[in-house]
Amino acid sequence: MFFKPVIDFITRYDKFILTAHETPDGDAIGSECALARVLKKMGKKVKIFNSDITPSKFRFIDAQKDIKILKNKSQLPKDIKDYVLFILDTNDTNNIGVVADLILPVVKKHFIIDHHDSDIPVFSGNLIQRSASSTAELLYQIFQDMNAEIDLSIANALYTAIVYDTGSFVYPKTTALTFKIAYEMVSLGVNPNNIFAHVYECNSISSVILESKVLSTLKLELNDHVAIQTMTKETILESGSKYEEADQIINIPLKAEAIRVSIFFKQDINGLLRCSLRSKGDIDVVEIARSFGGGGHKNAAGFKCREPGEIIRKKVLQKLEKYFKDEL
Ligand SMILES: [Mn+2]
Repeated sequence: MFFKPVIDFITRYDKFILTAHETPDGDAIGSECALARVLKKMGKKVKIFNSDITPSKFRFIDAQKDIKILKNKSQLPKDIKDYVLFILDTNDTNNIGVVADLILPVVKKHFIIDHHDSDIPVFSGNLIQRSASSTAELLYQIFQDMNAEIDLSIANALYTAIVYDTGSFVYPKTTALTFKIAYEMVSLGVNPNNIFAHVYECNSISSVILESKVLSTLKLELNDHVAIQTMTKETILESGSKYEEADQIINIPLKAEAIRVSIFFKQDINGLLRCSLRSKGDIDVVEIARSFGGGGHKNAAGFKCREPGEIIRKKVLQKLEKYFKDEL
């Protein structure tokens, strides 16, 4: 049975900490909340610690306010050594922020459930399935195998996670299974329009201003096939918006047929620069992200910049040249 190792892990232990990647997205938050609720219903002790705040559009999933932002050790339970850790929606322990320093070294064991590209072998004892549309899709199948009851709050969390990670059922890893799960969730009472409104129509006005400022930085490269946008710390401050509200801006240039790759350099309020990459079709951006120490999927990837943005920009464009060389 494919999910046996994870089900054994759940059965064997009683105290769980859940975490997900830095700057958590809809799949990270939805997966954490869904798994936490299933574990709690089994009588397990569960805590959720993230390194970064939950974007406001996903806070409705965490109605019980279970998610805590980890700042220092004093927040951790005294018997932390009796806990095990679930790492969700990333397989890179460099990508869980402060959790990597404060929790990972002191818990009994950890287990990864993820769907990003990975070097971790299939038989590592973790569950990493690259073909899955989302971590939530894997969780749903685990819950099925465990015969766990899925209530409306779990269904809402799973559905939101899937909607977010598939771009509303259109990204390349969307399959019949994704729709089957969505069908099950809606049958349980999930309201798709309500979830859409939360995820896509509850942004702040300042986030729209941020979007306009970032869009004005748009530059086209490689025969107009590559779009580059930049967001600095100052752009965020001027707009009155928040870093995490910029997550959809990268998708805008891809509306143009000719634009095959969208690159987004975004600096957070502390000055850390990240580079996000999106592509269409066969253009493999995770290969590029991994060469800079990052990760992701073939058509959606990213990394933290360890060199100045200008140098990285040149290097990334060089790596993309092979896709357009016939035209250049
Ligand atoms: Mn995901």
